[in-house]
Amino acid sequence: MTTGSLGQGTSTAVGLALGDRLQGRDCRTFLIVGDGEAEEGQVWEAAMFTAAKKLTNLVWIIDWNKKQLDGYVKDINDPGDFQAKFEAFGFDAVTVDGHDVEKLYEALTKKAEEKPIAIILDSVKGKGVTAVEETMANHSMKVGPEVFDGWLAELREKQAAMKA
Ligand SMILES: Cc1ncc(C[n+]2csc(CCOP(=O)(O)OP(=O)(O)O)c2C)c(N)n1
Repeated sequence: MTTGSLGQGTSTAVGLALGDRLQGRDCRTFLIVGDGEAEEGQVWEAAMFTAAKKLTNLVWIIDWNKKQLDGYVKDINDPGDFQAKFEAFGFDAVTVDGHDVEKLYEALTKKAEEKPIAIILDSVKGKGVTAVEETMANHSMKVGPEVFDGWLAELREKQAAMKA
């Protein structure tokens, strides 16, 4: 599911994971949280619960792209060091290059032992489209068809290079 109100998805994911455990279902829930979203108190309540109940069937993924809607996360309400914070909460936390598919696969397929896993993605907002990467206010950008076609062409070129 996607959520509109920042932070709500964390509580839902915790509920799904707890429900699976109570029902004896052998599956995992993956939760993606924005770094700006992590400015919401609800996120830390859910993190505390995940660690306290050792919900090892719930994988937290933090998109650490350093930007939120209208500025840099550190300027708005700096969450500090995500890895240290999640470790302090009782997670087995790791920071990976959010654009390195192999490293991501490795982190996502790691089996949680004692502690739940938190994966912090060191990422770039708008990755792959140079003009978007280089624009400070890139949460949403209005573009015409010509610009859009240029962006799509850049992405396709990069995708083809990845496959080669
Ligand atoms: C409770 C709540 N407050 C404010 C907003 C408005 N809002 C939408 S997206 C956003 C920024 C989210 O930043 P981040 O989680 O870093 O996501 P990213 O910008 O990387 O997509 C804000 C403040 C919202 N959707 N919900």
